[in-house]
Amino acid sequence: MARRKIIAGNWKMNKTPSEAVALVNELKPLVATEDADVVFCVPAISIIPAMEAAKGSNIAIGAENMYFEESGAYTGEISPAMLTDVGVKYVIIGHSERREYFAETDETVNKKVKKAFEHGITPIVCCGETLTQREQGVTIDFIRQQIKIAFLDVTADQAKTAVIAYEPIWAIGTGKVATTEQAQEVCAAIRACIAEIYDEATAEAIRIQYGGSVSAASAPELFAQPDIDGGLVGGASLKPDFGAIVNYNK
Ligand code: G2H
Repeated sequence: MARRKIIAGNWKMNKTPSEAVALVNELKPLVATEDADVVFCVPAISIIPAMEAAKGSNIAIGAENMYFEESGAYTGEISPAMLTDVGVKYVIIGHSERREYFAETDETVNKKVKKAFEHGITPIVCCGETLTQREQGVTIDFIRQQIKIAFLDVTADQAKTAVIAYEPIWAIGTGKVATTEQAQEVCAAIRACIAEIYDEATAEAIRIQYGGSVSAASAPELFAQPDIDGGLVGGASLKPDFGAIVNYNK
């Protein structure tokens, strides 16, 4: 079974709500495709206006984060029900920037992943090694550990619908893209890890993205790899280049 590609933009903390509307309108015709799922993960305050702007297009609007509790005294957080209430279907979980600046851990990532599934939201589960870990040769062991904890108590049926984003931290926003071989090697190892945790059918179904300085130039070769099912794109998702990335095969 061929997996459908999924290409997601991660806007991070960029664009005001009115700028978000303008950007969705600008990119809408450029990202039109029937060949891949296209998601724009935008700041929480822009989710609703971005959805309005994306209406009638192939763009799904996703969130960049959510909390793992249902409701309560968690000042500043966004609950899963708040996201589903406005129709959000995807949420990025455990991006390395959240791990670095907002103290997210493998354990909180696991709580969020389970909570997303409980609410029918597809998590885009991020993992990735530091430059030091790569240089020490522990990349695969580290990523396997991240994946095993992220998917603790997640069922095979849930995991089949998940998206994993492999983002080497040293390649994020640096202009340094992992080589195609490096990206494919880790994505294949992630798939093998999923097969170990669950079974071959789950590993075949789960979609694995590469993220880290993806550009219109690097996307075609990256996305042609057998275990890379699309990308999580930061900087380039804020520009018309994103249209070329989504339509990498044309
Ligand atoms: C990695 C990526 C998007 P960029 O964080 O998640 O960002 O493409 O800017 O490296």
